[in-house]
Amino acid sequence: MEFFEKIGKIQYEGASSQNPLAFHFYNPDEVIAGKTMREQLRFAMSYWHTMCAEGTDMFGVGTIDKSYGTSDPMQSAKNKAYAAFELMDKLDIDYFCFHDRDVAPEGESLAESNARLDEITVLLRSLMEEHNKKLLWGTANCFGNKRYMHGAGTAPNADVFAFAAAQIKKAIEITTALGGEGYVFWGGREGYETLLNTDMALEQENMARLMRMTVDYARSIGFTGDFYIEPKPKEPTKHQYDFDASTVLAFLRKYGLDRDFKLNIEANHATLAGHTFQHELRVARINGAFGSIDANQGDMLLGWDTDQFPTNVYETALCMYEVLMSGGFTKGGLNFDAKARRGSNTAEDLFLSYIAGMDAFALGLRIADKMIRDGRIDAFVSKRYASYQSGIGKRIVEGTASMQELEAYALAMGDVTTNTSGRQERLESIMNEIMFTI
Ligand code: XLS
Ligand code: CA
Ligand code: CA
Repeated sequence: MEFFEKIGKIQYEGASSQNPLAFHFYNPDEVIAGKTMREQLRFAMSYWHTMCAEGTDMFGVGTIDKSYGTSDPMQSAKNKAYAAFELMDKLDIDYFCFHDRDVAPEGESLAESNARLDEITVLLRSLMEEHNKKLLWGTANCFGNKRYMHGAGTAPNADVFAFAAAQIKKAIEITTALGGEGYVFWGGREGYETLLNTDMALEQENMARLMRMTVDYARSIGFTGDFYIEPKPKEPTKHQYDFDASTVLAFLRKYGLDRDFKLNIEANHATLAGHTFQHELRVARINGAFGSIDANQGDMLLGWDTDQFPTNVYETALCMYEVLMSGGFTKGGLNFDAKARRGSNTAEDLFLSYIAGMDAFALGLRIADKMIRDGRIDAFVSKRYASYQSGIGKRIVEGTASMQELEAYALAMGDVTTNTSGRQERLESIMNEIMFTI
């Protein structure tokens, strides 16, 4: 059965093509910065938005049909899987990401939910082999069901903690069975609404306990992928514990989890935290914690997580600059945690959205490579800090300068006589020259 029968395989046709159902900048086999674009970008399809989300919002019902021709929940899950692989084939996407509940509907009991997951896992495994697709990461949806209304790993009720642990155990088992290259913890309701009813210390300690148990169990059953935490400052809870990259790093270090976890940085979560996407990626990179990316964008005029398909090339260029400077992806990739607007409700819109996002990242990769080869921005930064390469600066960096020595140095200097321009405007115009050389 074909689900997107009006759409064929999307081909690269170049920037001059006006065919909307073609790539204009993403040429999978073209080599950029030493690897093919396919290898550099490692695109992934998000199962939840792409295969499940029907365009509901706080004010309205779904606008997009995601029933896959049946009202039977398990048959719909199977059809959804066939449709997912057809879509990945047509878009030339090699990876996918899922929550347990995206692929198989929750049953009446945990045992029934697990049995359903087992059945779908067998199907996914055979489809992965047949279509040559891989699992970038798996995760457990420990936020949607009402049992998680006060959190999962941070719930005040130990029964909820136990249920979440059981659900995560199963999710890591199926992720391992499908050869997943990663496993994500996103703290969906791991936060609080008011401190008047919250034991913040115990909640965070319990979250760390759950993560430690998960890592130990996963390694014991042969999971070799990376673990990620995905920061987000708010929504659904008022204050999420995994607020931003820096907060997550402090948490990981406090509980001795920093060697086990990297970060999955989402663009929209960065801006919700009051940071740029590049800021969050830079924090991850300089701390050796860069792992994977949820590729989307928010709307600067809206205060919530809009999960739009990324089309802002300035942002994708600075993102890919950070990725290349990190040495590229290892087990991570670019997961489109993005959905077409509810007004863009046709199957064609889904393809057009992915093409827009993939082309935006392809352009970002091309520009980032050009920035590095151009070298002016990196050279400016090196020169800006050159005073730390010799004399007193070198002694500061090496840790050999004492306070007394620095005082003597400052007294002899009298005052700072050289403090050169930061040249922000010039650097921004270099970015424009690199991006828009026509
Ligand atoms: C929600 C998150 C979520 C995670 C996976 O805001 O982005 O989708 O990526 O649970
Ligand atoms: Ca995400
Ligand atoms: Ca999001």
